[in-house]
Amino acid sequence: MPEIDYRNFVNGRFVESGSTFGDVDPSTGKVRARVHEASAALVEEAVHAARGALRGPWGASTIEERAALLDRVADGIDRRSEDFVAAEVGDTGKPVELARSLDVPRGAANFRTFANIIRTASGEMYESPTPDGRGALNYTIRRPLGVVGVISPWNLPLLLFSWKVAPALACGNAVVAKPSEETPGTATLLAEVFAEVGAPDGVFNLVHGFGPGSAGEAIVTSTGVDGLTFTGESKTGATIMQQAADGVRPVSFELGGKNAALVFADCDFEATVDGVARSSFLNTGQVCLCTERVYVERPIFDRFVEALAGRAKAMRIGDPWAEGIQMGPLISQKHREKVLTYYDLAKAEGAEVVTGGGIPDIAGEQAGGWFIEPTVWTGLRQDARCIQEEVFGPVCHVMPFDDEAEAVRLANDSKYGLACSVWTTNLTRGHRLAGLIDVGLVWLNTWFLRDLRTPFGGAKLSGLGREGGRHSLDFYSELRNVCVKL
Ligand code: NAD
Ligand code: 6OD
Repeated sequence: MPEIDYRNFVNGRFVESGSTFGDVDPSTGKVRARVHEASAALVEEAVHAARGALRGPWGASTIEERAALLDRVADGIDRRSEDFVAAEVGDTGKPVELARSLDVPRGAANFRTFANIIRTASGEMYESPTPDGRGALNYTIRRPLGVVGVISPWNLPLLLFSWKVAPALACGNAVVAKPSEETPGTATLLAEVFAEVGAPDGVFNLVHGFGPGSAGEAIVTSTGVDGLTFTGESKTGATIMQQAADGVRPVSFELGGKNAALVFADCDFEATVDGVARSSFLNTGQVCLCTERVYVERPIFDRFVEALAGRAKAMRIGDPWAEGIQMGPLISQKHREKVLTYYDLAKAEGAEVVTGGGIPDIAGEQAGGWFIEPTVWTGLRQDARCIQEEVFGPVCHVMPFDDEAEAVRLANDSKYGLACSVWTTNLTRGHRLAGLIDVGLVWLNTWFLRDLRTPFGGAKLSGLGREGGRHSLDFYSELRNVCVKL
């Protein structure tokens, strides 16, 4: 029986349930915690608690009171950062250095940043002419959406959970939030922090469970939920959108990707190989922004493939707590089976496996973990399934191109449209291409460099709407126009 117990947090209290499930450490394959699955009735209780909070002092809170709460939460995460790191590494198997440098500090940054954004947010104002010549003033005010349902995935658990909870609360909403069933740990610690810093009851409610037939579906179908924000697979987004149509509730979706990198012969070669290796293999390729399609200008194609494969071969895979480990396991046995299906499919579709393609030999306690080799393919046709479908593992395909127009055509030949990175020392070209690639995010000579004030989101199957900075405020609040006749 595991010692760790992850409970729900509803109306300011930790709540057990009659139904529990195991939380598996993917680096060992062993159950590390017991998770209390919220029933539909408990989710409904959480929705009522959130509504109650909106009717109480939280509903009348000032911007400064809300910002101060967010700052206290950020400080609370910082104070317990090693607890958060341990939970994140335990749940995902990601290298401890990654959790320490990316996931946990970014969790705190989400709260601190949205505290500052709401403190400094302004509205619109127009002086309008009227027939009597005295004029009118039009100005906007923001009001909360109400009860916001937050549903997040397992790949960057705390980062993606807090990225939505923080702006929702900054705007004065109350939330009912569900982390992925694979990664309940840091969200539960966050609930502890909310309790420690004195958040009013019902403002932040946490429910655990799965999607269909479980807590996820209960959040989506609850008529007490006024808006839904979701990060996950495009297919799940489509299902949620159908259910949210009942009541015409607003949705914000951050979904899948099949992102391209365009590498030009004039790039800074070594920095580009490092950048593309990072964008393909970070977090075992389990970042929605990861590069799975690399297009390289023909004169440097062979040299680039060799160098990228070299980076993949050199990666240290294994125990996430060991020093110098760069790659942990995939999230689950099921996900590894899916990725291995693509490794087999690539061969059937005619790929040359330049490196990887299998399961690495890992000794000791980690022998039971869901590790996989970082993999580089070449030789596929653009219409191959391995080029068109999201794998969500540490794998990319590299294909040559001859000119800029072809590079743009190949990048855009996808039903997804999340991110693209362009690698060139010709910034005029980079800027030109940024306008031509059908994605929500373009990086020039870098990848996953984030300023939380900037718009984040995807085109096509990759999402709906934008979050980040004032775009988050636009989703998490109703903008009201006030017209004053002078
Ligand atoms: P998923 O869609 O399977 O699950 C995401 C969350 O939704 C989980 O909490 C799950 O329990 C819940 N869920 C599943 N079905 C549901 C339903 N019918 N109703 C309500 N809730 C439901 O996604 P995942 O496997 O956890 O995450 C990987 C996917 O997420 C990849 O496709 C990846 O590209 C995408 N992703 C996108 C972004 C982005 O910002 N665009 C960020 C991270 C991950
Ligand atoms: O950095 C972010 O704000 C963000 N939403 C990242 C998403 C990563 C996807 O896996």
